[in-house]
Amino acid sequence: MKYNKKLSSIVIILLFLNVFCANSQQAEKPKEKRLAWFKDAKLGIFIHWGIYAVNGIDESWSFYNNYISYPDYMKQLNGFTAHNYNPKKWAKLIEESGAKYTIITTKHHDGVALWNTKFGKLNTVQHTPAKKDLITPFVKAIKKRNLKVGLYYSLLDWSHSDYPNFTRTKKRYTEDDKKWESFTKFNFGQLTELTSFNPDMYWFDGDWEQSAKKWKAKEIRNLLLSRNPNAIINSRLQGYGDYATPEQGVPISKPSSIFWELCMTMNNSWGYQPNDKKYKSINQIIRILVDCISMGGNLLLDIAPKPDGTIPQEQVAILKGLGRWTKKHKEAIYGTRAGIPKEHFNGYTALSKDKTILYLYVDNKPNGPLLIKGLKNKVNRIWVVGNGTKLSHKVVGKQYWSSVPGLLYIDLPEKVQDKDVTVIAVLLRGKVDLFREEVKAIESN
Ligand code: JFZ
Repeated sequence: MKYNKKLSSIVIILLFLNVFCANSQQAEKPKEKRLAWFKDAKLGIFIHWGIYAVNGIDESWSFYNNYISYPDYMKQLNGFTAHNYNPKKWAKLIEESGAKYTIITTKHHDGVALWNTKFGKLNTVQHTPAKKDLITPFVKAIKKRNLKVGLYYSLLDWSHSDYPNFTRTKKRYTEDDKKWESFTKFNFGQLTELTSFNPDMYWFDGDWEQSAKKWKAKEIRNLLLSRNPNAIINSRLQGYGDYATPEQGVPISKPSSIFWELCMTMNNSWGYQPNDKKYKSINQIIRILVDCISMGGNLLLDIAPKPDGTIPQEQVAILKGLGRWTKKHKEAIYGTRAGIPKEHFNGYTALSKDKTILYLYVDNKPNGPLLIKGLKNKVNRIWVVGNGTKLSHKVVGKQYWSSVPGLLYIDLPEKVQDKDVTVIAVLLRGKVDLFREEVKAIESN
């Protein structure tokens, strides 16, 4: 009896401690830990799939900007069949491209949800001939391939009767606390549903129309992280995101944020627009990827499936072309860090995580040996990535009395060059060490 009493008081103390600890653990996991895989991933595939693919017009914006009337825009619901939707095939293609993650539009600004939401009636299950939840099988197929999966969600919903904005020229209301309260409940309802897919990341959009306070951005963040403490969130949550998302424009200089991702279309449209033939070439896209890698960021490249769920031929070709290059050069892509300043090498560079391998990306035909300037390290070995050929090098112009390193020349024979971007690995003795001082006159002689 006495023993039992003792035991129960221990249990009570333990329970108390447990609650206490759980409370104090509410602080978030550090960003560096949550975003570690993201920092290493380098390539993701964005998917804009929605009813706008039926007419091949701008996603949501076409009615917002009055290029088409709202009823006519919504008629596209009838053409969204998903008849040839094959998420396993999508997942295979995404993996083949070399991407480590993918983000799909679960709901764009037009309010059409691609899953079986209980909040609101506008979804592909009830209103389109697809008659299906399209998100569940996608998430499953992606997770099966051990890729990370992200859900795009538009905070604003121009179709919702309680949302203030409808089109550029028509507002439903300006201030109405009751309606706004009801819209917020709807958003939280849908977001809670999305947490059941247990995605690795959330990609918000449309935050610009309201303030953090109105969206309850902090509460949204808390909700998502309470369901999955490892989840990561893009920047479009009015200051409550984890990483930066420059859009379309490739940054000129290295972004200040350690974690960033450039989202970009293959042609000039996010959604399927057969009229838009302005595709970037495979070569251009590889060079843009290298540009992002050299600045320590990721490229999130968009594909735009047709209403029946097939991926347009031009886009498949780009994914496969990228895949050829990423497969061959994987050691110089995943897990790398930003490279060295441009003064040292006339081109893109990156470093291995431990900073002992310098990768040079050669996107042109050199007219003589490659040159690295101001490298203090001795070089242990140089080889062509994905090919293995050992390259010879020569240090020229080193003066014994000067601390300025000599000019390091590397011969790059034509026959080892890649048709898109050749990658050279320079294995250094120790961590990269660069001469960055101003060159003085003779130090001693
Ligand atoms: C948004 C959407 O409106 C667009 O339809 C597409 O889904 C894209 C990925 O995201 O467009 C934006 C969002 C943010 C900026 C520009 C366009 N921005 O920050 O410059």
